[in-house]
Amino acid sequence: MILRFIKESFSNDLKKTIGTNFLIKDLVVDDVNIRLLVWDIGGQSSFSSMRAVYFKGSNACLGVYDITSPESLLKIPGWLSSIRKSVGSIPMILMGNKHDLAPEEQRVDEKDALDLAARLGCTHRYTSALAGEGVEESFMEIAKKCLDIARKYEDQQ
Ligand SMILES: Nc1nc2c(ncn2[C@@H]2O[C@H](COP(=O)(O)OP(=O)(O)OP(=O)(O)O)[C@@H](O)[C@H]2O)c(=O)[nH]1
Ligand SMILES: [Mg+2]
Repeated sequence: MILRFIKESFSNDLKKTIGTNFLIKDLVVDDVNIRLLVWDIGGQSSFSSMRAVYFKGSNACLGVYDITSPESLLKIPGWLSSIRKSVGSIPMILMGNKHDLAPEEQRVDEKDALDLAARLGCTHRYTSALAGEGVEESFMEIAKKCLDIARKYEDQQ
């Protein structure tokens, strides 16, 4: 997902994220230059103790589940609550990834995903890191939300 966004490419033989990766991407939103500092947090539970450190100071998050895996959707609320424990309430986009796959391989009910998004107060978007679908849009949306929050914060000062 991150590779698609940063380098506009996809690789099938990427290694599982060991711990955390960090990447930077510069964007222009509403004529404002934004530098996104992106932490890619490995999903494996053995890295869970390290995660809180990376959550600290975050302004937004992308919750990516795999539409072939209902378990991956079920894990999202736990992720979000551990993020909120570290940083309070920050905006999230729920992303149903692997949307390039044939409908018969898609095992997550759209209704379940949309219900969860509504319950968590976030938007939902189908994505494909492989095909490039929805990735740029999701990062732009999250960058816009960060910009809105930064503006509100500035107005209060
Ligand atoms: N068909 C398809 N496969 C994908 C897509 N995105 C990722 N994959 C495949 O799904 C597998 C897991 O992708 P990763 O990017 O390693 O997933 P991850 O969530 O970063 O996993 P961890 O680093 O272990 O937390 C890999 O085999 C990818 O090639 C997609 O959009 N479409
Ligand atoms: Mg990874």
